[in-house]
Amino acid sequence: MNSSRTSRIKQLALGLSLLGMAWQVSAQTQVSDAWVRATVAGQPSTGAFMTLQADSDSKLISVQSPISKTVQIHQMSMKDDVMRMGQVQSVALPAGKPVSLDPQGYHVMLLDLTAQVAEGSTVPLTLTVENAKGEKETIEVQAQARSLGATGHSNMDHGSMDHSKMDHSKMQ
Ligand SMILES: [Cu+2]
Repeated sequence: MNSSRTSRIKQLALGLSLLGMAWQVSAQTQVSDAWVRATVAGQPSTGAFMTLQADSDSKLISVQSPISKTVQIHQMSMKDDVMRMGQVQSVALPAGKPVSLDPQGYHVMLLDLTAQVAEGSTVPLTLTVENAKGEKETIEVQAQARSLGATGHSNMDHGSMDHSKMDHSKMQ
């Protein structure tokens, strides 16, 4: 009786570990250090940053957030000593390589904010990642709002930036 109970427990444990493996297979992209720049009252937009790592060659194709009516993926670049940013269609996520969205490179731009992003609050982000087979994965991320002075990006005022004047065609 004792041994049959033990084997049943072993079977259960095996079943649970298989379930665990199946769950991990579906979670192909890991997101860490997600944060959003806190805003001041009336500021229309802000940036979100994080590190992504995909199991297989993939790309980040879209981001959504309940606090923003329009979310775009932007890339910062230096051209003629001027810092510019423009929209990109996707960010490549090579297999097993951490890709950071930071104030110097790619970032997620939250436009037309519906509310002020208070420091310390949590901003939900929904990421869509597509792998080489065209399979889409949706990832829910809770990003923490940090203050303006948290990084060296503070001289880059997204809020007052007029996107209509940016030359997007040169950014690709
Ligand atoms: Cu931007």
